[in-house]
Amino acid sequence: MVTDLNPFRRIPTIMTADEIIEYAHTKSKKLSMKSSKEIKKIPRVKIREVARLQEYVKLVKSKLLEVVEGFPTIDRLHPFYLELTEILVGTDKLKLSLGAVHKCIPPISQIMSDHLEALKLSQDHKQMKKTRSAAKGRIASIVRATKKNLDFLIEAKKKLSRLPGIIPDSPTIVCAGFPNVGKSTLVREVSTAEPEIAYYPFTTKKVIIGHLQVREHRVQIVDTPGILDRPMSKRNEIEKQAITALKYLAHVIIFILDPSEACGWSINDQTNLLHEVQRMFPIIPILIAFNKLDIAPPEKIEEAKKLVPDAYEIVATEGTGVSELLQDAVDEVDIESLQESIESHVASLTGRKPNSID
Ligand SMILES: Nc1nc2c(ncn2[C@@H]2O[C@H](COP(=O)(O)OP(=O)(O)OP(=O)(O)O)[C@@H](O)[C@H]2O)c(=O)[nH]1
Ligand SMILES: [Mg+2]
Repeated sequence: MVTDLNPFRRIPTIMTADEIIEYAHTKSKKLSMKSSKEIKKIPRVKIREVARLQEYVKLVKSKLLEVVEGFPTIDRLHPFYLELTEILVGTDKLKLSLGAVHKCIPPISQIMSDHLEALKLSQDHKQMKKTRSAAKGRIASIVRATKKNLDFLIEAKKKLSRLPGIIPDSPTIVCAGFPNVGKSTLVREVSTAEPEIAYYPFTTKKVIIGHLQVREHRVQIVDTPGILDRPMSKRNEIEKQAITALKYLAHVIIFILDPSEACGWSINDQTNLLHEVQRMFPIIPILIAFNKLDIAPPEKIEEAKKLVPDAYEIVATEGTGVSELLQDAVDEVDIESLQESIESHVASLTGRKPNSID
């Protein structure tokens, strides 16, 4: 099974500044020293204090490094993830926060070496303990000073791990259209995805991916949030995610129209959006489907047909007309040319020789 197709899900749990300090403090305090009773008190305390400080620093540094190294390299992200990172958290802010956390490490190492020096020279066991606590205090201040960055990274990880895992170049159908037209109903009906369905608009707030088999091909189908017919600059974060999915994932688009207008928008508004999508993605094949034909009055269907003469006719809730639509959608994809890159991508993820993706 290929897991973690979303690179942000591989990031280990990120601790807050206070959690890192507490974790390193508690764990380093428990360090038991097996020094023989025969060693005199002063050298024994010295060995213990040195070891505890070293352990404390090692733990703090490893937690900070884990954060920095756990994030995928932003500039090497697949454009789908890169653009969604920009939309959801801001790539510059993300890079700055990661850089700031990384920059904490050299001063922490410096504080450790300065205080180890002092510890080694000291001959007084009380002084040794004081030196160790002073070092820990200064290190804790550095970690606390980067609290905002850690909090931002925790939030970024949370948002970005909710993105779907994609297999780049796997044959991909993206469903798009106005809110409430039945996109999720169709995706749920035909694939492994289980998006929420509701009678009100903007139910789907993120991109969701499902898988299905069409003849001998395994295909990704993408459910997107509804898009309104308005200028790009006015679109919100949720609509922009749908545009990103169309831009970077779609080999073919299924554009759903609701001639019944039960969705809440006129067929005219819906076709305006269709024309915009056609203008934005002139190279991607677009199959247009009229949905909810079970409730659309005949005059509304006629009106829609005048605007879009050759649309597929479906009832997503019942699966009517759906398999022909999907088969034709897959026929639009040049599957053979994609096959090679899918196999090598899967192999790179699993470290196995290319074979099946599940
Ligand atoms: N009668 C009828 N209702 C349908 C059909 N397809 C979807 N619906 C209903 O339309 C409403 C919206 O369906 P969704 O699948 O949530 O629509 P969506 O396009 O994903 O909506 P957003 O996520 O808000 O953009 C729900 O109440 C569905 O039950 C259909 O073929 N016939
Ligand atoms: Mg939906």
